Amino acid sequence: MSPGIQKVEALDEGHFICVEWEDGSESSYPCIWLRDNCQCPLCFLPSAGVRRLLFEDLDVNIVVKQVALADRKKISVTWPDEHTSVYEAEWLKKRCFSEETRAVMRADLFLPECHYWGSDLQLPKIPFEEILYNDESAYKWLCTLKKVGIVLLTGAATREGELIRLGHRIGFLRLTFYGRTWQVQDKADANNVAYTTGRLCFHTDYPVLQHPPGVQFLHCIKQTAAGGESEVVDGFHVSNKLKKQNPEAYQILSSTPVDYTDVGVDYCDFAVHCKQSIIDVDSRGQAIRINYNNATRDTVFDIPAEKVRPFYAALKEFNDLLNSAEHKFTYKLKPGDIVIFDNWRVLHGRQSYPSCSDVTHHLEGAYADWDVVMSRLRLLRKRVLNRD
Ligand code: OGA
Ligand code: NM2
Ligand code: ZN
Ligand code: ZN
Repeated sequence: MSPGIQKVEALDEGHFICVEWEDGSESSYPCIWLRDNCQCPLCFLPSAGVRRLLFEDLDVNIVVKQVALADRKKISVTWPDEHTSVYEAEWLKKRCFSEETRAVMRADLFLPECHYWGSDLQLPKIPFEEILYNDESAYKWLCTLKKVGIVLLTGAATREGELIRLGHRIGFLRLTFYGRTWQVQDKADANNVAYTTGRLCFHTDYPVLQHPPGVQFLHCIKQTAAGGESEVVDGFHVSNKLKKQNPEAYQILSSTPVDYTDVGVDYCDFAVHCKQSIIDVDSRGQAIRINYNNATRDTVFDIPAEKVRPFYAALKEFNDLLNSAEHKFTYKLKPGDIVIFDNWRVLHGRQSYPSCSDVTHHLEGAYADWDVVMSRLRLLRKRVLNRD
């Protein structure tokens, strides 16, 4: 059901084209943008859905020579060099530059809706088999992951390899120095604190990578009777709280480059170093990624000495907020559970457990990038909702 066009005219000495829709509303399009987005086979490669036109061949001062309403469903524009472009009404409508239309398109593409939570979290649960074989369930799974930041899948087999299947369901997993998947268990000469029986305080995984993994999977294969409980906290919710409670601390955590280090051997040998702010923010100061792992925070700290104590004070305040009973949610993974969470948003931890000569706590872990997960979400949505 595409909208019809009543009238079309050039405005502002040919720099804009104004479209009047059948409902009387209007949309105004800059001619430079229209010429740049000509959909003809010379300017556009439909098989790839991308622009063929070279920027060098675009006149940024271009004006329209002539514009006509072909029927109520498309407009045709002639440019000074006699090149002609045709734009469909529906195509134009979606790309209207109004604040409202742009907000709708933004929401549609990026699903920015975020449900904050604290200790009251109702951990969303879906049977593992369902999301493997049912597109609607898989779509619901990924939407919930995006919105809430955490989902529990239940009933997976209690052997390695289930995350590989999940990886295929999405597209592919993210290979890191710890492998395509990795085994969280107590290991001799552990190359990571996760591979001990110790308590892991709230952290995000892998802030030592320049682009930390967006999504984390933990599949419980074996669980210890005593200890080993999991903890999670909504890092975006707590960041908002910190910003209100202590703007100065928030400012320090979002602007101080913290050195991270990870050196060792696993999938192959590695010597990784990176600088990250504990809280990454967007242009409006809203948290978009937490980069915090106390274990891999480097002993090297490349900031002036007088800034060190204020930084620790700020981090202490953030860490205290993360750990407050109001914010954290505690649960215990059972064999066959797979927890999936937003590693840019949700911080996770683990209580310690008794060391033992046998393996008592065994999780298989994996990562995926948000690009891959969001791509699958959009494709599933198209299929489930039967849209273009
Ligand atoms: C990890 C981790 C949690 C657990 O491996 O990074 O957080 O319960 N593990 O072992
Ligand atoms: N493991 C669990 O930042 C980190 O070191 C995260 C990664 C070892 C793959 C832990
Ligand atoms: Zn063209
Ligand atoms: Zn972890």
